[in-house]
Amino acid sequence: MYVYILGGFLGSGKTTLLMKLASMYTKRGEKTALLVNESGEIGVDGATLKAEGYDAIELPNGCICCSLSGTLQSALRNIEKDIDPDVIIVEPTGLALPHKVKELVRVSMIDADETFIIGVADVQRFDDLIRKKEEFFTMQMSHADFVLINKSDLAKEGQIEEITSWIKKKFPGKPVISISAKTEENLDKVYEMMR
Ligand SMILES: Nc1nc2c(ncn2[C@@H]2O[C@H](COP(=O)(O)OP(=O)(O)O)[C@@H](O)[C@H]2O)c(=O)[nH]1
Ligand SMILES: [Mg+2]
Repeated sequence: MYVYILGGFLGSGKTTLLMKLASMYTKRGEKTALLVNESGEIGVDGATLKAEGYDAIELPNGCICCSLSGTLQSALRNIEKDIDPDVIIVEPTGLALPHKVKELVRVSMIDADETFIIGVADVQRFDDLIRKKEEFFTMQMSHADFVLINKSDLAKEGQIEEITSWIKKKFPGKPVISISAKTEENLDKVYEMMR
């Protein structure tokens, strides 16, 4: 069983990407469970995901890397026991630190073969986020196995190159891919990176 954690600020496109990843895994014939924690955010709720045919669990308000850490751990154990999926995709809130979620997966005693963090950055709000919350953005991305620069369909000329070099300079060696979760540009490259 593999666990993927989507790390990225509010509105960066985590839920949109989660839906695409879930559909990709389903097409591959892999059983996929989704765990969403959209405290106070607009997005897809557990009921919608279930209506689409996914095994989905929606966590109550609060952040799974802090106040809801116990809830996250028991949700993971229940998923393992009741659903026994090949893949679990976790979407914490935009304010969560993904490495804390990863640590909770590790200590929850579920039998995860490996846990990966996918960092999601937003083309449109990148400059603004760096100006206001550079340290937080850096913390969110620092433990990511790879970083996706999302919303490439909205990028101005040269913007993707600029953001890519900013991230590469900050995290040498980290793979960076620009994608559009909406138009599905480069999602094939993301699928190749995933098990
Ligand atoms: N143009 C564009 N919009 C996107 C893309 N990905 C997400 N969005 C939009 O950005 C908004 C926030 O997306 P969402 O997936 O809810 O972000 P989350 O808060 O990180 O879960 C929604 O209106 C999405 O439709 C993209 O690749 N391109
Ligand atoms: Mg969301």
